[in-house]
Amino acid sequence: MVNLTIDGQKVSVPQGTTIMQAAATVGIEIPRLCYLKGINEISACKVCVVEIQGQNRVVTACTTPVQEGLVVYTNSPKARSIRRTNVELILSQHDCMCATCVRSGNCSLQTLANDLGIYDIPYERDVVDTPWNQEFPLIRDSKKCIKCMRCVQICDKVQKLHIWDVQNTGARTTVDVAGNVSIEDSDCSLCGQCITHCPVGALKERNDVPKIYDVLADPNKVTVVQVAPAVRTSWAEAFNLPPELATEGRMVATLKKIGFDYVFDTCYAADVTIMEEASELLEHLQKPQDHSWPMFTSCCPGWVSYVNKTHPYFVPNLSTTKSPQQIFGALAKSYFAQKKGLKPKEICSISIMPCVSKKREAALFSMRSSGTHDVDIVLTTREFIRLLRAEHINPAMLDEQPFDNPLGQSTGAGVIFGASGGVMEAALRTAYHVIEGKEAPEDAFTDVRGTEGRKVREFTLGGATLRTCTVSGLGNAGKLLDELKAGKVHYDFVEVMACPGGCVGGGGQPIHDGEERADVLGNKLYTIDSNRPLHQSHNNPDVQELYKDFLEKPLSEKAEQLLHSDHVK
Ligand code: HC1
Ligand code: SF4
Repeated sequence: MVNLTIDGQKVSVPQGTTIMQAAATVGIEIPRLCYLKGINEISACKVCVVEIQGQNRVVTACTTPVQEGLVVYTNSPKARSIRRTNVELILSQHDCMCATCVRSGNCSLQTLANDLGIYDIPYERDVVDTPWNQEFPLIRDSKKCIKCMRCVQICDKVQKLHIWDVQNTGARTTVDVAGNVSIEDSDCSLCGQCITHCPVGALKERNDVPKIYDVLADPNKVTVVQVAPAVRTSWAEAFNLPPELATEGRMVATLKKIGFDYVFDTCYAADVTIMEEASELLEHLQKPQDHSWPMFTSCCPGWVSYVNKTHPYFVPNLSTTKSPQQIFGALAKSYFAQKKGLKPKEICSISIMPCVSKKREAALFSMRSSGTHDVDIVLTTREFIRLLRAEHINPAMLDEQPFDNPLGQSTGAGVIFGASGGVMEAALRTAYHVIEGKEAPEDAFTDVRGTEGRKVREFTLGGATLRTCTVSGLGNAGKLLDELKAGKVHYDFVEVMACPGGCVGGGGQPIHDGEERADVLGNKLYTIDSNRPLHQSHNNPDVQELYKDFLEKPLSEKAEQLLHSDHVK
């Protein structure tokens, strides 16, 4: 162990520990901007400078290891003054229009400048402004970029896509798309992890909230909204609602208050996805020679885009079942429209997702099985929260309301889709029922849960072994695909979600700088599953009615036309 003193406190930590980590063990939080544990420890911002007694210099706490006998001051006049200068220099290259910034109130630079009492920037302003396609679902604002390198590193080290790189030199240095290609032509999967790991407002989703106002004001449109599984875990944080008020029912009430005509649940569509996907899996198992192995889930558009762009020879392995978002859209504009005597074009189908990639998925040409876009507008969880704020809605004051029918009732299987392993577990619950003719025990497949990057398991179904693999994060997915291609590993059914931990950790979720929350939020979904009366998609009475009255059976001609895609591009 190494013994040192930090701000007068004795600290004893293992060799190799940084001063920043050592300080944290005694509750001293050293200010930082660029630091991301294990991902970005490069002292790019130089905000974490600390003074070492007896040395005529400061060091960066995030990269300097402890030494025996060091006496460290994290907030001495010298450390404070140099930190302040460094922040002022960053601000001199930053567009400080906080009032019109999407991250205002949740910006680490703004907080730091305020904490340091910086009300004036004593340096010449020099802000880099590079053009960007404002129609693209992901927006980069170079004027806000502080060159902290977090987006570059999260994309390189975790997603392993290498979309971003440093461009130019000196004062003109900025971050832009690597390799001189446009973002549209890059391999960007739109997972949005660069957005949720940006400490400022340099990255954000396209703002689609104005489209909502337009459609709400249109008397000729019936608005039908669906809410993704993961959104219910996080929408209420912004309003500091305690768990007993942060309910699905109150979330529905806020959407009704905004003025949407029908509030439905993506989890219902997730139950339908399972009916189709589990049937597909069983068909593959019955005729193994007719199919590419393993079978991949396809509900994450970040993953589907990744396969298309980087490993196209694996596209035939994707389940042809569409994602719940798109299944919902297709059913809203066919089954529901028919029930209500509406034409598809009279319906505006809106989805609220923890995801940026869903904006692109909804716009794909292949996602128009109703003859028009099946999903018209996609908002992220963050946009939903901004919409609630703009409407001055105080959710705590609203009474709970149920989801509407017939696309609103879901089982716990549909709910757990939002956590890594959830789609796998939901599919196995139904596959077990079909093969074994009875319900699986409650804990039969819980082993696939958790945020581990790759989970390999084996289950016995009908006397045969099913080899499953559950992956989250595109870096892990790429490694898996390479191993599958080289014949190093063999699985039957593989779930992949682009975002680490699944959609609960999605790129459209509320941002908590420096925190990874997929574990905590995933557990919220498993609690909702436990509290639901039904846990298997095939037991959803509304889904049973959908098949009886409209689709006939899973993989029927109608189901194929509305609910399946070859997922090419
Ligand atoms: Fe997801 Fe899915 S779980 S992809 O993460 O299959 O976005 O939550 O809505 O479509 O159901 C996202 C979440 C979501 C779909 C479902
Ligand atoms: Fe979107 Fe979920 Fe896929 Fe992330 S894991 S890209 S949030 S669908």
